Amino acid sequence: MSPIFNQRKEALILQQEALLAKVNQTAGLGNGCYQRYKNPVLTAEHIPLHWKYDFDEKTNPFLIERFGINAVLNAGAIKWKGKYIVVPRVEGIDRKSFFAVAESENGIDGFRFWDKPIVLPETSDPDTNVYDMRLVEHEDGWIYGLFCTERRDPEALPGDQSAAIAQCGIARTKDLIQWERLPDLVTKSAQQRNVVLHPEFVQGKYAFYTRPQDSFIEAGTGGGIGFGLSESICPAVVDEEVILDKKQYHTVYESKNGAGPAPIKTTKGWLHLAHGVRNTAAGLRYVLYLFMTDLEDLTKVIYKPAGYFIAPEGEERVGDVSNVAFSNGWILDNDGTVFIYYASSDTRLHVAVTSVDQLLDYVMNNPADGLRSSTTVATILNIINKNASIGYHGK
Ligand code: M1P
Repeated sequence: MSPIFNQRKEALILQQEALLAKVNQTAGLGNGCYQRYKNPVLTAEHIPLHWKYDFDEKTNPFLIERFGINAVLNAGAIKWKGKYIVVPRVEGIDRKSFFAVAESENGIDGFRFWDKPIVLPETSDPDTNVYDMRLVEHEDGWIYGLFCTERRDPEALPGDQSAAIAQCGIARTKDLIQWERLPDLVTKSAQQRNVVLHPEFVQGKYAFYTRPQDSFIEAGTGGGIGFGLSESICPAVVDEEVILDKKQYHTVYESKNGAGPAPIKTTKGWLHLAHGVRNTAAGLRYVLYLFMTDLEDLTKVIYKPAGYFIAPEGEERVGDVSNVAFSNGWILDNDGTVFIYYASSDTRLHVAVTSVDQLLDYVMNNPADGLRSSTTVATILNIINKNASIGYHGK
């Protein structure tokens, strides 16, 4: 082995081990509802070196990176066999995304990828790109991964190499290694993204949260977070989508919104984490918000605080697609702790830690959006007056 090859190999290994061994620390006081952590839990630098480098000096004498990874983002999440498991969208430098499993002992640091990426079977209509898997342990005994499958629009003219069709791909597994691919979800909508499987049967059927959309980027005339039932999972066919949470003028979800991870069941209702998008002069801004639906009527929103719950902050605001916070995975522990995995700016994955009690307090007691400036002032005056009633005037 040449000294240069050897030195570079050792340096690469040392550098990555130092990154993987980094202990995460809490960041700032936060807003009392969740605790952010300083370091991202996964980045492109966490990708195993043997996925990127040919370590045979004969065929790679300069130890050149043979295949680069651009980003590690939007992750499905699940607690499985005592480990905190995330399945992020791993994006190569060629723009293609794929899935890979990473695990940690404590959910906040020490995430390491398993030996190989997931080999996802295809349907008869091959996927061009797959991303944003929602992992769900369904009561039928399978672990499902619902994800976006993207293919070029067959109607697109030759000069248009951007037009795409997004649909919901479905795969299931028992061990997160061998995956069975099922037919894509069929709905009446032209396109679908951000589809989530509800973890329980509803009226004996599979239940889906959907996001109907007219075109690839724009949710269009419809949009909103939909809900529908399917007799079977293979194939899954939703004939009727009811919109349970629509986009709305002058809110953080006025352009579009979409379900995040599968909702968490609580004694008070189903807790949902979703993303909302609005347009600005600087482009689209993605933030996360929370709402709760009724335990019996899953289409009835019973609580929805105003505005965002998590927005990209500091360095999180910059990346491949800046000003984006996105989440499709959270983990509820037996003690009520909740680990929220969110990606920033389509580049890296973070964790924020909270609890069911904190989330319930937030969602049930934080004021709803009054939809006008004057109601916002009224909300703040209420807080000021409440404080005055106990003799606290801010000093
Ligand atoms: O680039 C921001 C996000 O855009 C899409 O989300 P939506 O379907 O709501 O527009 C997704 O492609 C997501 O992966 C991405 O993070």
